Amino acid sequence: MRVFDFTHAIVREPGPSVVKGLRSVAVPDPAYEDVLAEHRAYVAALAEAGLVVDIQPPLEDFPDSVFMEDPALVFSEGAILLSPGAPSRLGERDHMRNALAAHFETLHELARDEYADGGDVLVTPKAVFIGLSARTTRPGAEALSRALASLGKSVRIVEPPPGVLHFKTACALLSEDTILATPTLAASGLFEGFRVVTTPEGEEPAANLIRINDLVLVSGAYLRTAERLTELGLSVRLMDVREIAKLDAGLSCLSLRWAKR
Ligand code: CIR
Repeated sequence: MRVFDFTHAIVREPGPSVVKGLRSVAVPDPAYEDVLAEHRAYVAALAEAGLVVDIQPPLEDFPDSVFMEDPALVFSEGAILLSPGAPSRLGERDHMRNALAAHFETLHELARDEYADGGDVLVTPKAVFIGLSARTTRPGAEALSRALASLGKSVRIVEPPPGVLHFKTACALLSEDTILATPTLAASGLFEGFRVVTTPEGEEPAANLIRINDLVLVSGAYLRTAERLTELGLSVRLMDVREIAKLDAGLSCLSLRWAKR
């Protein structure tokens, strides 16, 4: 079983408040209908990739709750409820706890002040990388490391170069031994022992993609990246995430994925 072999996913449908989601650059609100359409296409792609998708209802009080990846981590062995580093997202925990209870018997939980976002966690066959960021603090990363150890995972806490929201804004696992990273992150040397493929110049945001089984979902805005991955023999599916991207989101953050044993 490879770490990107999945059978199940949880997503949360965006409600109208999603357009008020956090963003690092002051861009105009995305259009709700377009976000919804992009999200529905994403869910359809997960289903086509073979996943059973649990679609949770919108949470109007939490505009960023559509980004399911950040408040939890899930594995075949169990789930970990995280403590999101953005104050406006902390309340997503209670809803996430309920959503996970339907699927996982083993549920570890970080304390409320042990901040870590799932967007800072890259799962690889060698280790689970936790990137420190404005959202993931050292105490949060250490608490998460202990929770991961109890699920039998080995961990590398790393300090990525600054300038991105999350660690996985700038990298993704392409295959068991290959990582896609922005040139800046690739040059940091954090991925010793892996083959590192870089995003073409000007296509750095393409690094936030996901491999699901034999399919790689890539933003349709980055065709040179898609071409590079196709040349590597990967099956690429282009996704329209132009509106969702205005909220600093890519393809990994819209779901939690796991293989049910
Ligand atoms: C946030 O700032 O929390 C959301 N607007 C975007 C979260 C994206 N999450 C991710 O890439 N894991």
